[in-house]
Amino acid sequence: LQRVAEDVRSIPDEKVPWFPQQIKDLDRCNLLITKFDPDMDEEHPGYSDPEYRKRRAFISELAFTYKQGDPLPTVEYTAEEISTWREVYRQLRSIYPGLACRQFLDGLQQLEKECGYGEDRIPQLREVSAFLKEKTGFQLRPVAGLLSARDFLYSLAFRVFQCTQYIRHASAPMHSPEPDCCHELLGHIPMLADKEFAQFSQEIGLASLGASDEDIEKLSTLYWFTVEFGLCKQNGAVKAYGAGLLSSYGELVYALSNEPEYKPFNPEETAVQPYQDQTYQPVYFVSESFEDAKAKMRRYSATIKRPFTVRYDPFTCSVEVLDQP
Ligand code: NLE
Ligand code: FE2
Repeated sequence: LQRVAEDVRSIPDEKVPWFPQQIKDLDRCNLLITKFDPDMDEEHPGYSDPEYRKRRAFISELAFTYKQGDPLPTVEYTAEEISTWREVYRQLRSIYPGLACRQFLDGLQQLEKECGYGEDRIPQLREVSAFLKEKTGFQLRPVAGLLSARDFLYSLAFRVFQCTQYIRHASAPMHSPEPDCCHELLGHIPMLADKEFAQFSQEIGLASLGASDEDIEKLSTLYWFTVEFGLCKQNGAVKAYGAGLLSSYGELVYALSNEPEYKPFNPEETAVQPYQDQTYQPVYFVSESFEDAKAKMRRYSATIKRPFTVRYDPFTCSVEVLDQP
């Protein structure tokens, strides 16, 4: 993973890890983490279901052969897959109004009105990507599973969101330790339709470019406790904005009950909080407001030391590397 940036001139420090400078370089950002693989992990609910494993392999292949700029693959979902989606959608939809933050509810409403969201069909990445592009400039890219933190964060620098396309096993609709299309489409996409949140996501991505392993670890921990499992206060009540919560009925209810521990969000402290990804989180970080989380993250990102600065050029979808003045 520690590739030397041979094609990045003007960087004095030879140990800077390779990073993408053009959007097509994201074709090289595809290092998968094999944790939770239904073929390898006995705990996976699909482990003893050969049909499910075959389906996963088929959908993975679509992601493996994808190249930047290709039309996004469409998947014809089976009746069983749609029924899993229906159950997830119905259950979550009924509790969102009281538990999800305003930005999420706004985004979801637009998706229902303009992008065919509903319980009867699983939206296709292609149509969702076109929708997002118009709202915030984000676009989707298919991925076969859990991506390494570095590659995942790198893609955010280009407003590209890497999305899984398979669905969780029918036996466990209310929580999944790995991402799936319910997690992406219900958890992440409504938030990515918000201009400010899109900007915030890209900033995390830009901060990760060429960062040390240690800084990537901190950034991905922060990402975990904000974008995935963040809570914020809104009109005096605690609401969820993290995608890992908004795609799991079980954990959304749990996170907003009085069982888990809450800590105030503070990047320096949050960045070093150990976390696990097998089951519900024991601790959540609550920010004073959605805006507060963004401002604090921004300030934190600015403290990451690199021997260069980066600037994103939206006209060419590329990253300019500048020497530190
Ligand atoms: N726990 C989430 C869900 O059930 O949708 C997925 C989290 C992926 C990081
Ligand atoms: Fe996620």
